[in-house]
Amino acid sequence: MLTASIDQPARAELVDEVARLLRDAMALYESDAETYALLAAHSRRLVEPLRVALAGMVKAGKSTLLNAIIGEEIAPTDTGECTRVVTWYRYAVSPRVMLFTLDGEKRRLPIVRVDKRLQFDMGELSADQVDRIEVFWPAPALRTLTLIDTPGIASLSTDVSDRSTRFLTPGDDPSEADAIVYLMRHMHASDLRFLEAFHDSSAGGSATINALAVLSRADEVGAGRIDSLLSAREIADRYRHDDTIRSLSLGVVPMAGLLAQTARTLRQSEFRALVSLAELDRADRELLLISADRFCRPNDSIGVDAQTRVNLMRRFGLFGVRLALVMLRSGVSDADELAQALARRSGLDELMQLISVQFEARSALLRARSAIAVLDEVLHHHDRSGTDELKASVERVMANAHDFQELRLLATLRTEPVALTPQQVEEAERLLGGEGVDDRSRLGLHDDFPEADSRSAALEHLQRWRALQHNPASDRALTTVCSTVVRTCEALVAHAPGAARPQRARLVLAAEPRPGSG
Ligand SMILES: Nc1nc2c(ncn2[C@@H]2O[C@H](COP(=O)(O)OP(=O)(O)OP(=O)(O)O)[C@@H](O)[C@H]2O)c(=O)[nH]1
Ligand SMILES: [Mg+2]
Repeated sequence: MLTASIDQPARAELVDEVARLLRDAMALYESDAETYALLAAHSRRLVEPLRVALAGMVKAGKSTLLNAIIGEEIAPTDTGECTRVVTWYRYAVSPRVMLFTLDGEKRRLPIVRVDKRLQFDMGELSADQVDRIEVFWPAPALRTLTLIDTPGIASLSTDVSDRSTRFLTPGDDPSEADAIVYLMRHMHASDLRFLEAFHDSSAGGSATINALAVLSRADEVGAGRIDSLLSAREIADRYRHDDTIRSLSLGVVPMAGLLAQTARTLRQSEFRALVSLAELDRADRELLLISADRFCRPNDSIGVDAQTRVNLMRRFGLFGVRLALVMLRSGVSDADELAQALARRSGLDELMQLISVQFEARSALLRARSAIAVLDEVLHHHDRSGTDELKASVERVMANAHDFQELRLLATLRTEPVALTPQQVEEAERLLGGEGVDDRSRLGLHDDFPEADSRSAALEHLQRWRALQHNPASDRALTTVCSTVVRTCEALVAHAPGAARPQRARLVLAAEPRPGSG
């Protein structure tokens, strides 16, 4: 599938522009060490991997999902003190664990693994004294994503949940995370309150486009029945169409995180034990799978000892064991094939696809947006000679960068009523990159749609949206929406094969804003 995108040149230019503004500001604040360090950190952040935070209520399955994404069981999932600390997982060639205290002290922690998981020995420190732990780990998944595990938010306010909430929704300061994956087992009032706080935080109206909701522990929805994920998908679909959730997140994905973690770390010994169980008589097998309790009971006639079965239950859950046995009986023949099939069924592939389409593809833009928000704050709070000029440049970038306008409009379409039919809203969202920012996703073209015809498809959209823009019946809000969509369509037409000037899709900085345009 082709992934050409109108965004690449424009985005690179926008990031360069933001980097230049940060450099200018650093020169201006050279004598103010604190502000200089803040700006320097954001300059570095522009070229770092995207930061995705995993958040949600206590025991929603955050650390388990993080392990599934990394493909190693390293994040602690017990109830120890360290699950109460914000923990960063970053790529590095060799493993290292650093702890930062609230007093600004930094220490290196020994790497201790118990049953393959990392254990952080914080010594005499309690979680309340620790600002964060940073784990540097040579996992390929971390090359493009920095993951941030946050302590569970309790339904009643506690110190721990306050800290997670403060980390993710730090009031006037921009969030340290570029995007958030929010796990919830059911849609609880506290989940909505948190998502609303994140939405209203510094990330502002665009937060909708950097939050994804996960209906977690989906295998438990149907009490471990083999069709549990289907029931979970129906619930997720309902949530997805709920106006409140739609205004707070890009989508809702059902996810069996424990199964995903196990699939990504499947051991040969587990595969062999599952094969033995799959070979049992049907009656014995069905009896064994009635409940987790029955599965773990000592029973000499089974051929797989009780301790091994207890371990399988802990790693797979009842749903995972049932699913694995069905797969083995229907022809899956080796551990790799089983791992892949389980990962697909767990929802992990779908989630990673969404993270890649929705967050990674926008990652530079999200980071540029974070940086420019910081710059704006700094300039408004630390006035000095030369700030006015920079302020004007920042405002110009914010108002004119078409990428930012697309993000804002995507959020607006999900949060505010506009005079469009539901089909038009859907089409506008798709054109703006709501289902993926590559040109084919924006145009809604199937894989087998001829590349040569994509220009006529783009032209057709352009004509339709232009007509709506100039329709005397369109009010001002609608005209503003249309003008952004039209600009996107123009870029798609210009970028399509056979266009007269295919390479330069559009300029990042337009001329001065037109009166009345938003
Ligand atoms: N059945 C099932 N259990 C799960 C799933 N995900 C996590 N668990 C279990 O739920 C418990 C909590 O999982 P964690 O990943 O530690 O949850 P968390 O959200 O990080 O918890 P805190 O950090 O303490 O808030 C563990 O016992 C996991 O094995 C899942 O998808 N299915
Ligand atoms: Mg945890």
